[in-house]
Amino acid sequence: MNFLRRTVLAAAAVSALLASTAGLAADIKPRLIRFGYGLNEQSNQGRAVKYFAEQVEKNSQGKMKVRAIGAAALGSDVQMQQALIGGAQEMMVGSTATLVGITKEMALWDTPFLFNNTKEADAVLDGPVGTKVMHKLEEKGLVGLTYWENGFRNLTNSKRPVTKMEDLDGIKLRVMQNPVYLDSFKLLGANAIPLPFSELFSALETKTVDGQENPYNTIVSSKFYEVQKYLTISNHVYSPWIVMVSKKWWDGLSKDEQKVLMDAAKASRDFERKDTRDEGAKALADLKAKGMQVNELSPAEANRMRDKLTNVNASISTNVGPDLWKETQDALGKMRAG
Ligand code: TF8
Repeated sequence: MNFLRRTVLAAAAVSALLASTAGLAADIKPRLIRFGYGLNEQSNQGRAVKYFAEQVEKNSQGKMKVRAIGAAALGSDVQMQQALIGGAQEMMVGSTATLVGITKEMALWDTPFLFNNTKEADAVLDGPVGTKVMHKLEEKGLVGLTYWENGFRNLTNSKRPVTKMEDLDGIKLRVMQNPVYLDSFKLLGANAIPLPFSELFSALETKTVDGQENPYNTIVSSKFYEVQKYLTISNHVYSPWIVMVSKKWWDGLSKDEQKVLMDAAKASRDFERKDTRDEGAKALADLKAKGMQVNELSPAEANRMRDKLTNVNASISTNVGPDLWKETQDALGKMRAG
């Protein structure tokens, strides 16, 4: 074999090799993902979005980049949902409660006292019921990737300690833009006022509203302790966050690109839940140290509230459909039995 022939053969071998690896190589193009969220960068939400962004970059060899935009700089949850549907924004994370106007089945997660603990929440959200509810979004132009934990919600206000239902009388309480929350707190006697989260701090500061309800983590990260004196441990509802993608944009991605996002979403879910729970375990002590006056509801008072709130269950069941309602109750029943 002369030199030339050897060179030609070697070149042919190299190009054959390149062709075969190109076939195996992932179909990933440079992509910029604008990912909006409502809390600030220092919150559990901010940390988890950052983690998600790192995973996406890593899994795509740096081709897919996530631009994380927090503090509702791209708008409130409701505004971002519309931007995703229209294709003007690629991704967001926000409360499931603000999605009920788009996908009525999301109201399932607004059921007061639905879950007794995070183990039940994880099992139902990650199981068949949670998946079914999430897939409903697709009919409306959204793709849900995973649920993150916002958490069990607790009441704060600047007026007085709330130790019984009657203490809520006349308290102007900000609620999420969601009919179940509105009805629930009206039933309990509060003057419930729906407001986007992005307007909440200043509404509390100017006393446009007296109180609000959110998990400990958010009361810490959004510095509500600066404008709220009283905290009632009510754990009245478990609130999920949901990570979503614009369906318009998602449908234009390759299978490999979709997998990069899906894998990162799953990893971020595990990261976020652990981080949120670790922070939550310390948050109550933090809030006391910041000067909040904390009280628990006595079991008798908690039961009175619980009884009152069962009135909203019938309307939730109608809205989400009796089959889904029953499937949820059965799943919980099974878990509680064994
Ligand atoms: C609320 C929610 C918020 C979320 C967040 C902005 O009270 O709990 O934490 O919607 O994504 O609005």
